[in-house]
Amino acid sequence: MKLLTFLACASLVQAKQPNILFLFSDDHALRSISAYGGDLAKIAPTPNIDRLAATGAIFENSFCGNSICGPSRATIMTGKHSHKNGFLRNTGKGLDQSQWTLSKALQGCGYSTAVIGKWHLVSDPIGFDYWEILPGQGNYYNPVFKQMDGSIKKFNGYCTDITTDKAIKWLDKRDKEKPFFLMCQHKAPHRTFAPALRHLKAFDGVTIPEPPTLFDDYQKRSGTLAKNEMEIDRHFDWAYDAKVRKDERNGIKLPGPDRYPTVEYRRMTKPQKTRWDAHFGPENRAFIEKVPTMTHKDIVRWKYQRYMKNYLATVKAVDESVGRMLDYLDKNGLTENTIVVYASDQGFYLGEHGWYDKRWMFEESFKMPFAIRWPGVTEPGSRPKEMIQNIDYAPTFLEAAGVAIPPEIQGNSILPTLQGNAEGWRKSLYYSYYERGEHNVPQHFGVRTETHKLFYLPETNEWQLFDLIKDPQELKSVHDNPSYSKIRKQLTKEFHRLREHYEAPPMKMAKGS
Ligand code: SGN
Ligand code: CA
Repeated sequence: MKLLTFLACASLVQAKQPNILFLFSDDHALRSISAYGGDLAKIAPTPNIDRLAATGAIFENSFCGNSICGPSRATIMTGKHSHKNGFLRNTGKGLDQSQWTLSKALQGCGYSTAVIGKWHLVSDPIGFDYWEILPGQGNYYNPVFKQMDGSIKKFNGYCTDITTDKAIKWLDKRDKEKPFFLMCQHKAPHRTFAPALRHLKAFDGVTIPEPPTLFDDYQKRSGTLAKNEMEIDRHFDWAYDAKVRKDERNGIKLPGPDRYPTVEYRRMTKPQKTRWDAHFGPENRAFIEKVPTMTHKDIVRWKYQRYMKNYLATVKAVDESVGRMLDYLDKNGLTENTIVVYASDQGFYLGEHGWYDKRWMFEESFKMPFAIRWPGVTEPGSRPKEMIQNIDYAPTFLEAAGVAIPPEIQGNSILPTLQGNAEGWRKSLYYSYYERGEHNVPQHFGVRTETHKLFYLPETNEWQLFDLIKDPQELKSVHDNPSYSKIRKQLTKEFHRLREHYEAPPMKMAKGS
């Protein structure tokens, strides 16, 4: 093993290895990043992520391989799809870190390494000189962090800010003789979408535009879609998600689920609760008074507004964190020798198809935001169109560090796509989703090209085919449409070719583990 590390490091090609600052969040939909344009760009700008994009590159077609937290993170750490790194579902035993990992490789080749914030790979981080992580999903308010000695410590304040403070503190104290690899990973904007107190009022008086599919009827696609459990209408919890506590309802019955307590509220200090109530209290009272006169659809619309304002407010703190980190680099003369990435573990539904959550291979959750500034490499303000995937991050960082890319890595360094030299770049992506989980999304396996998407649902033995050009919202499967028979054959063939290429086991194996 030592010999292998030595050989990998011996191939160093750069005199000076760049620092790598990996800024990461959880469930950040592209639609809520203004650099991607879209209908929220003016209402909810993200000036700091935009600043990174303007001084670097932002990818229009960046995807995950398995749209769920732990699996996406395991892929980033290993450069391999889920079936190869063994982390198929959040509910598994944890990342087997005896395999090759990015952190071990960079640490072994001279980097000072740290991960701070959400980790979610069950087993404690290996290959990091320093780590301080949220246990499991973590909390927004007064969160606890697991320390390297195994102890759990509570910190007062807002998780996004605390994570950033810790990241900056580590940068200040790091071994400055070495290049650094720092993963600064936020819980936000993940459920339960609890904003910082200073952002509670950020969207007062604003009406968030509704996606055209907020009331999707799920026709013309697999019947499994209608069985989902991630609808704003039928599943978004009143107290837990929508922040209307039972004691605020004046005896009025609300349509929809009410299963969980107000977890974040319970964690707050008294002064925090006072500010929270000062914001939500009057709004909730006005809503409760109106409920008897509202139609069911109006109530769903109200929930959508509540969801989105809180989600976008949590994004504001993430964006501020990105700004603080970029400022730190500027002030400390690190900008010119630091690669900065902003990404999130997958996309998210912001009301599209009536949903919150992710998991499906549809564009909103299959896509991952990805912005990168690589001094001397990225063309400021560029928007590469190549289809990249999270299997590509590890080899990209290895190439930047001048470290040999081990053959087991399934992704490719994205360097050619940044240099306008992407001839021969992949024209199709492989996708797998194994976890049925909380929101009742069935396993599915698919392929996406620049124009079409095909996926297979083993449980119901169904195929779905979408024409991404004519039907960008993916509202109609054309799998059985005779005019698509040629495309269908091509994609089916490509699907099997990719499965062979990535050495995917039979789809039936997906049960268990
Ligand atoms: C939690 C959430 C789910 C979410 C999963 C996976 N429930 O279980 O809504 O789909 O995480 O998210 S919560 O009540 O705990 O918020 S992931 O990002 O970790 O994959
Ligand atoms: Ca996630």
